[in-house]
Amino acid sequence: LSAATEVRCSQMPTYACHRRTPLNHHNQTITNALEILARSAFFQESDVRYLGFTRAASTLKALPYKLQSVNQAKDLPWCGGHCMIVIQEILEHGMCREVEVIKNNEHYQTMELLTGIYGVGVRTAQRWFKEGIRNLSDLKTMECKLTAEQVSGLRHCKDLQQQVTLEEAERVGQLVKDTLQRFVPDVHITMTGGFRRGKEVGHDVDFLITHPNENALSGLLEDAVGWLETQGLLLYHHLKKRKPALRSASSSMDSHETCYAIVALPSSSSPWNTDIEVKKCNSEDAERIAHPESPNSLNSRTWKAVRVDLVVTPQAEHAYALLGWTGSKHFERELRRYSLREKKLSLNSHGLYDLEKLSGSLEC
Ligand code: DCP
Ligand code: MG
Repeated sequence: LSAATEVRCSQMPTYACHRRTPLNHHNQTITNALEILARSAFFQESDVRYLGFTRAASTLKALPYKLQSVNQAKDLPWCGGHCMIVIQEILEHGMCREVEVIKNNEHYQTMELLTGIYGVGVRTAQRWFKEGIRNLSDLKTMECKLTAEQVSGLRHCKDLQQQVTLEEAERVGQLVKDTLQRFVPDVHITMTGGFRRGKEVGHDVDFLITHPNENALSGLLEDAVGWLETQGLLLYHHLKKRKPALRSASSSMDSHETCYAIVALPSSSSPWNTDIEVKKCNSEDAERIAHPESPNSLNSRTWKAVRVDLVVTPQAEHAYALLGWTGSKHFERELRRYSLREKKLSLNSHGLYDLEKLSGSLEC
């Protein structure tokens, strides 16, 4: 490792949005360990520790070489105290004891399992853990009050826990395109999220939908949902209306019209896939898809449940939404932090707002 490289790395930018963070990097063992510590902190709702470990992992992902000694990390941003101990232990022993203990910890394992169910957040999982729930059978027998989202999440958890491959994401993209174009032939659809960043797998498939004429977008998600339902391809959906009141400079909340869905993605060899525009599934097929737990379906699964997010944006906000929905979550968080702290600009997925001008106009 040349001295010049080390000097360059010791001047690594502190904001993640100023660094190149490749998917495949040189310090995977260490970043995996730091991310487990981050998740454990997240499960304990400790934001500060979660951010600390996430930032250290993010810095190491940007490092253009494999760390050989803990000294090489000492000047890197966010790699202080606790993280240095983890790095040192891994460099010396190939593993970190604290991380191994966490991986075997009942609370951590249960939280991983429960928050892995669609619709279950940390708070709910914590509550269930305190009530004694440790596995999915407990959840089914303990008669917890589940939301419609959680019922679907639980029903399809085997599929949803499997990662979505790029090939599957592309087929979801074709299905979304075929569906939306039935109603607006020149609609613009962009796949966002992890797949837009070049990932080969993801936990869901995210899309942004726009059109130069805002009127063309009105009612489009309802139409799409209706059509997918008649085809038996929609296992769950929740439509969130656009909330203009939330669309303010101070809010990092996304208030675009959104459909959170679970679709039944026909397998690549299924007849639906070959020509979805003309092929209508018969009622028996539709029944099998709509009620996957029914006995009819047990032997002949021709589909996979896949989480899909459809986000509709007016064209004027599309660029900001594209930036906000491409991720990663940490990159977005850092971009917003940089905008606010260094530029006095508030960024969200609706726009970029000059806070000084805004406060001036409010005073007038
Ligand atoms: N996003 C964000 N803040 C959140 C949630 C999402 O900034 N709290 C943005 C960044 C994400 C993008 O939306 O990259 C899509 O969200 P996902 O949860 O689908 O994340 P990814 O697509 O990046 O990951 P995966 O591949 O697991 O789906
Ligand atoms: Mg995603």
